[in-house]
Amino acid sequence: MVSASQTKRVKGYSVYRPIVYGNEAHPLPPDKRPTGAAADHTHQWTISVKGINDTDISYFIKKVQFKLHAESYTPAIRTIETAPFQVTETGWGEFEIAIKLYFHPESNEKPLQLFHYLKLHPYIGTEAELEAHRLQGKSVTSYSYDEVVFNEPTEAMFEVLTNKGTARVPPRARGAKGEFVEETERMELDKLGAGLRKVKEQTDLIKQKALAKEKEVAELRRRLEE
Ligand code: SLL
Repeated sequence: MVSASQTKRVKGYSVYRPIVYGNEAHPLPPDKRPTGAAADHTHQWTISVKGINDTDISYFIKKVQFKLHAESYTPAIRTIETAPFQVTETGWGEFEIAIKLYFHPESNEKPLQLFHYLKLHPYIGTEAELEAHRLQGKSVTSYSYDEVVFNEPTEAMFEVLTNKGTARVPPRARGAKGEFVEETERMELDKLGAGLRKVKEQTDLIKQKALAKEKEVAELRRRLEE
């Protein structure tokens, strides 16, 4: 039975809830392989969908379906019905994971599809840096921030989002929108700063190499002309 509050919508309202999805991965030392993990599995990783600061999102999410690389993992579709919505696996390669969020039936909303490219290796660095990173068993993370927007939610879902939700979502996420955006923007800028520094290091290195090559060529020319 569908009640009126499950079909009647709250006009002119949008309610948004933050989510963080993505993965953590760390190299598996050969002697610390979980039992059953294949010999060529170099990493252990966890893909998850959470709220900000690991808050529980099960008050508005009913279940999450993760679709793994079908040729590698059996079963490839993992359905997680309770929080934390996450899957831990081992493997050697990166691939795209389709994530489907299912909302509670009173929301009368269709599932929402997201995609995350599983990340096992750091983005940038010299071969030596990557090797050192692997040997030290350092973990890698790749998370995306997003907001699930309920446009004109059903009355029942509005109730869930505003009552149950406020009890669990931290004040920072609930407060004036500006505050929260500021925080995430700052985090993004920090990440960008680190990325830009790295890019500059790499370009400086390439410039130096090009300069050395130019000198070599000049020297060869000079000798030829002698
Ligand atoms: C690649 N296109 O070639 C990707 C596929 C698949 C990763 C990566 C599990 C291995 C297994 C695993 O890591 N699969 O147990 O078969 O990079």
